[in-house]
Amino acid sequence: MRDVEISRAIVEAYFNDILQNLQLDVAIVGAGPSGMVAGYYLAKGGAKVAIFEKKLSVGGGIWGGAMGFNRVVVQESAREILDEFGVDYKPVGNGLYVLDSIELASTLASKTVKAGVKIFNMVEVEDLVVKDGRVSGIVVNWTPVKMTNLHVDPLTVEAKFVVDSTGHGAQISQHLLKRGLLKSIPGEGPMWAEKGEELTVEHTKEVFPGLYATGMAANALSGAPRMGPIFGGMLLSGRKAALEILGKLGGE
Ligand code: 48F
Repeated sequence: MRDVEISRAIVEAYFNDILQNLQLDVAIVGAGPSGMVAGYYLAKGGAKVAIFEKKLSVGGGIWGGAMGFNRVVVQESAREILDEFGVDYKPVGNGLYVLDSIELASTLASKTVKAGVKIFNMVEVEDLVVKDGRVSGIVVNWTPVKMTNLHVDPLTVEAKFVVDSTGHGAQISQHLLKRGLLKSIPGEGPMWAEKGEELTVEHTKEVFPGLYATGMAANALSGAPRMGPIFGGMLLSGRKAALEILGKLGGE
């Protein structure tokens, strides 16, 4: 075994994947629950989709459950998504289920990758490509470049749709706000779990031509209440965005 064979295997496989994913049907930004579920359903529906995640690990806000107690709650309306992924849960009454956050994060990640979604971690989306009033791609750079503030130009990836699944800050939509292309991003309101869950799904939509928002990003864009460690809305939001985008891709 030669050391250089190990290097060659990694470099060839990685850069082949990058080459295969420079032109996408859908580029999802953020590998939290809503982004991974969106990716899963998009891939199952036949779309070419990749997720770009700035951190080393995928899963976003799932791992820590609440206050580091690694359990989360999902409500009845999202139970079928847990069943689709094969995540275990236990009923606790009143249409609520409790589950292990480690199992949720790892199973969503595994099933999403197995469904055909390529996840690029350690890649930060630093801007959007906008042409003729429509989002048509993302601008990417290495997370370490962004962290060290080095003056290094990015690359771009072309996509028919981009999904802002970046969570509480709606990081991707912020790029449109600062250019005056979105009117406002009110940010999330104070805690009201039931309402927040409902509105997150309701506000999952195309927020600008070519750009969808899911999960807490959809929440922030609409000023809906935060909801804490209940995750059904995140799962339902990801699936809703995926199905709508598949409908639009099919209609092209
Ligand atoms: O925050 P996150 O888990 O988003 P979500 O799908 O789910 C929210 C819940 O986890 C929880 C909650 C439930 O009630 O409130 O917070 O809305 O995952 C967002 C992911 O996006 C990544 C970030 O590291 C995280 O993994 N991310 C954020 N900005 C960028 C990014 C960026 N510019 N480029 C790439 N990834």
